[in-house]
Amino acid sequence: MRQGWRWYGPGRDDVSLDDVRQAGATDVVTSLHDVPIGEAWTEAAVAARKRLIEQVEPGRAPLRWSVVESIPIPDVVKRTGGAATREIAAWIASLEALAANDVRVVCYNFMPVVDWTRTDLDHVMPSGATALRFDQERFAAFDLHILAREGAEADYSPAERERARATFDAMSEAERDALVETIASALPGSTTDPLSIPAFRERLRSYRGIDAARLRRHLVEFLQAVTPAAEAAGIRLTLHPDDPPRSLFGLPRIASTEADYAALFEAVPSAANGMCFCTGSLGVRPDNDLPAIARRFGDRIHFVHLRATKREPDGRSFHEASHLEGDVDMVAVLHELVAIERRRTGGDPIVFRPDHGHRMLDDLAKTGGNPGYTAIGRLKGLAELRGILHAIGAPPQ
Ligand code: CS2
Ligand code: MN
Repeated sequence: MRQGWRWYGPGRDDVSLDDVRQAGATDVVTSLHDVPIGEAWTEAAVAARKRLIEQVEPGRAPLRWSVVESIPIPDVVKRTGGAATREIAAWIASLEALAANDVRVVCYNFMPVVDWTRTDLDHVMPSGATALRFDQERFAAFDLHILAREGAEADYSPAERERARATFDAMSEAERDALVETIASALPGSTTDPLSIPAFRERLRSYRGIDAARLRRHLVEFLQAVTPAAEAAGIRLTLHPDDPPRSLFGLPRIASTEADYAALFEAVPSAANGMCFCTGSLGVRPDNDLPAIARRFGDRIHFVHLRATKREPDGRSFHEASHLEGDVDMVAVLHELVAIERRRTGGDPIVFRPDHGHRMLDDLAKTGGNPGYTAIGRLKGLAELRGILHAIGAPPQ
């Protein structure tokens, strides 16, 4: 396995490339975050970013840009599938620009309207460090009383509606604004547009009539269109799971379970159709057996996110635990991933990154920064994961 680190690029990250080196990572995971969603990446822009990452000052350890996370998929592709020919052509042009620069693993996701979703960015842990959290009551308060989504009541039981009301009533204006910001304004790395509340409602309306079967059909059409180009370019596409892995706002989500991925691999058998194995996202569902999923889809896994979520007693809320302390059996997962890598002949090692981390130590005093992507918490997570790899006889390469 190779140790990756998500870096948001110049002006967007207070973590430096030397910080990345000091954390022990060798591989950078990034995107051209300044390019608007839907626009094709150029070879020159990719080359410039690659130089920035890989050009080493004398005496410095080399870094390699090995994974793109993500090339965003424009909303129209999710709504209309293969009919979005212009957007799909632009996506393919981005793949070609990457291949010309020898960057050959691309992560993407297919979540409609909202990408990864949390309600709290600084949930205080017993140590005083803070974690990202999804609180079902706060989410319901947003859905029912701030977004006031048409038909939302039907998704909650009377008791849940009552708790959501109480949660909403107890919140100050500032707390409500912060909740809107956290849910609707797109978290770091999001591949969906930040939305005002009216725009959010409008976006939801545009998904009327799109159920899971139809969204899956659109993803299959997209993959049928892009995988030949990916294969020709020697690129592996890796679909990130839904986060959280269930429907939000009445919208379909189709990359949440083992069965979801099995259906996609069956529909589009191309070797370029791969998976980003994100333990934190998949691990929110107790019916996702992570080592078994890794074993089953081993050949399809080309990129890995390692973090652990902890499900809370209500069965819907969760927070991001320390990397080895959540519901994910990280040692069992790493055993599987190392076995997959060893089975591959002549294949590249799999890059993993410590997906998120707690805000802790000196990072607690800092303002700004990318929630979930502070340096010290991820450094700790990476160090723990590296320890497991050493202990199981598979030190990082
Ligand atoms: C994270 C996100 O949700 C997650 O697990 O990995 O930061 C992810 O990068 C985005 O959903 C985009 O793929
Ligand atoms: Mn992830």
